[in-house]
Amino acid sequence: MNEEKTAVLLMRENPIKSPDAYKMKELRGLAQAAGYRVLAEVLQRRSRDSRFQMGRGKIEEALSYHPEKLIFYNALSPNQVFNITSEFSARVLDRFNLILEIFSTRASTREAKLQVELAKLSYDAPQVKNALALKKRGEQPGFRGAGAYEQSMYHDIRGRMARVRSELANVENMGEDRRQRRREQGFDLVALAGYTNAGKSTLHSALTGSKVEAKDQPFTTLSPTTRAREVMGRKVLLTDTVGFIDDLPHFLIKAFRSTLSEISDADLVLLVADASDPPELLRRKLAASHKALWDCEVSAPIVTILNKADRLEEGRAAEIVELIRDLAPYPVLASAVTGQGLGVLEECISQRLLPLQEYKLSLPYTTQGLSELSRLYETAELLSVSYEEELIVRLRAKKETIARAGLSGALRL
Ligand SMILES: Nc1nc2c(ncn2[C@@H]2O[C@H](COP(=O)(O)OP(=O)(O)OP(=O)(O)O)[C@@H](O)[C@H]2O)c(=O)[nH]1
Ligand SMILES: [Mg+2]
Repeated sequence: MNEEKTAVLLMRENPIKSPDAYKMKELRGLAQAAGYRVLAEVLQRRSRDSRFQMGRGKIEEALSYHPEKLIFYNALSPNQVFNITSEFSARVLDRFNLILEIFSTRASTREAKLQVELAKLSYDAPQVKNALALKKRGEQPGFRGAGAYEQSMYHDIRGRMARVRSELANVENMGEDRRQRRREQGFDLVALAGYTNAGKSTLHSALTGSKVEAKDQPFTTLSPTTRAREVMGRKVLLTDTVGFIDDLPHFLIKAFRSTLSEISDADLVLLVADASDPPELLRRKLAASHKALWDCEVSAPIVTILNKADRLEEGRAAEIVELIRDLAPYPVLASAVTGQGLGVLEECISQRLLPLQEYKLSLPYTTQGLSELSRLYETAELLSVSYEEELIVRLRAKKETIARAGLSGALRL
């Protein structure tokens, strides 16, 4: 019943650049995560073929394995998809669509599903628009003249995009309100971010005792998970997030904005990297992660964690730290599996959080005032309380806790 999915992977590399074996390896990981059994890998070093992306001979070689699909690392234009499909009767996918396929099958929440849909629509829209423009110029005559079909399809896509965007905007607003309330409750929001498969979820479980799924494959996590814990006396909410990957189109990041706002709106970002990757790959993944953080408009401080330190040979750690110094000047070496370095990491987190501010405020000596006081015991660090005509409270708190309605008369010391 469960039909096996098979694929051959193809990659065209620019002959001017040095060969890059990691890309094919990553593509294999993606294909396997999408449920394909990979029958073969076909590589070609040449300039781009406008009709088929690669040479005809290489496509024929790939098809000799009789795969269900050809999966290209390189992005395929709509014309190339059309040409390969019709010329070779083959089904094709490029890396971006492969990632979308994984996301579609993993998306379990309404938010994730909407984001995947928006990404798909954002991918389709310019292609339909392009086809429409060609028809209007009379370069691609169709059975319905002047592109009426594309016109209505484009119209439908735009309409659907607007509806999905507005639903996502609601989700995003709810997320913003939730974060605001959490800050009022005295929490600092810390997000785990980083390249896919770096160990973010394992680290989340090690730090908070959560039971988030962790697997040796890309994009295990799509939706964020948040758990509370205390770090050196500070109340912290730690959020696990979707991983990054090289060469992501900007519109994919835009489609995932509501999920990624857990990172862009955090008080502190923990950037997780896999220290056991070869240094060159580690550098590349760190650079890709920095770019993604930039795309997410992160303004919070960033702590880089070199995870999976347990896999490093004795003495190798110092070398690696040196090799990435320009990308991460003060990384924390850690292992989510053995717990190594997690104490140092906690110290680092507490040092990088904005210190709490000291305030003095008075509350009415009434039931309402007392109930506010008991709430402050939960949300702030109380330094002294004197019970006079009024309750005079000195405390350390986040500015959001104090800004909450009712405490606006507080004096910052
Ligand atoms: N040896 C070792 N393995 C680790 C460590 N941390 C994570 N792993 C393994 O690395 C793999 C990926 O871990 P995840 O926690 O799923 O990684 P992730 O960053 O959440 O990945 P995605 O959600 O897919 O982006 C799993 O097989 C983990 O068991 C570590 O410190 N040491
Ligand atoms: Mg994960």
